[in-house]
Amino acid sequence: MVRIEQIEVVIADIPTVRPHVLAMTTMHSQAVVLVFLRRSDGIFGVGEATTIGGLAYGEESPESIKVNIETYFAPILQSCDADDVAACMALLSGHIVGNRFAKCAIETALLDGLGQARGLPVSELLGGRRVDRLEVAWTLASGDTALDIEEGQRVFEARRHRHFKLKIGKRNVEADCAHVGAIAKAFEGKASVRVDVNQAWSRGQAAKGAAMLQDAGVVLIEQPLAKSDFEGMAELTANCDIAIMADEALTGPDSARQLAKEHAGDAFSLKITQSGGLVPTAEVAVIAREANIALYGGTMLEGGIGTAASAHLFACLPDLVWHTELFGPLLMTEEFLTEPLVYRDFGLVVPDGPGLGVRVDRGKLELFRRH
Ligand code: MUC
Ligand code: MG
Repeated sequence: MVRIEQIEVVIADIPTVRPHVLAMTTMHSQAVVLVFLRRSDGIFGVGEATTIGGLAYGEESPESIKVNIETYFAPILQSCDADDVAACMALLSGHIVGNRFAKCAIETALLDGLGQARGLPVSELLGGRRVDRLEVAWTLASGDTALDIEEGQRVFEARRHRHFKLKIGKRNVEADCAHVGAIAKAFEGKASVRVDVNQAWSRGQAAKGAAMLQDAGVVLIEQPLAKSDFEGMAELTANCDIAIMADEALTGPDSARQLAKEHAGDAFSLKITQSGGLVPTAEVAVIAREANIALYGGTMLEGGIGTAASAHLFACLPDLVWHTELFGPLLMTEEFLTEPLVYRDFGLVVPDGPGLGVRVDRGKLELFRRH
């Protein structure tokens, strides 16, 4: 039996390359939450539980994740075999309600440890990768149309991104749609443009906005309505030609089943933290496929560990129609991996070393660690 000898949770505040403007918050830095799990065979497994804007986006904050893992998760895991990831996660689920981000970080760290012990990438533990590279969208969210166009041109010319997601919902519908229209025009025929409203619209605003965005050539609208408004999302899905994607509404297999039953979306944004781990996210993907719902590889703007973990799972899925947005590390000014993830030819190369295939440089991380 391989025991879990120690669990350490580190919060590191890393500046963003520019202010990142979302409907619910403006980010100037990202509070990265990393979990280091030491096994009795000397292997360290690492996981990530990063969220967005403190408590602005989800119910778990960086601080609550740290306290909850240290106070409640760690004692439960003392009796577990670190090589038996499913049993560890079942035991946690039996004693701990919710806390999906924290559970995701622990599951990731266990899979990373097991992969290192067996000499296998996490993707192979999950059934095997189908691709080695994932296309990655970039989010234009400076809050300024001209700056967004300039930034989009720069990353397009560098062959880093050819799909752009625009964050809207802070201004009125007309102003937001004019902003999107100008950007869509600038990238017409070159790059696809999607929008993320982050729940900011009413049903009336969404009906009006969807028509305007469709005229502007936008291909997809992410979470236009409140996360609880499944009925409104279903109505929009039925009435619009433009694809409607569920994001905040999707919090794991139970919500996926309900969204699918109510036809409340054409696409799901899969997020390993929001769904409580890689294995529950794979279950969400199966539910989606059975309901003819297209898949998208989402992000909570994690650093290199959560991004690598997501990439290992997304690489195993049969068809990511809307590709991914695994750009988190590129939004931060500092790298804390020993070797950064590789972005090229409009995509992210899925690491192929044992476990997550990436390692944390503790010296670099220390510079940004919160004390
Ligand atoms: C979200 O709501 O999708 C993902 C990309 C981005 O800029 O924000 C996140 C959150
Ligand atoms: Mg979103």
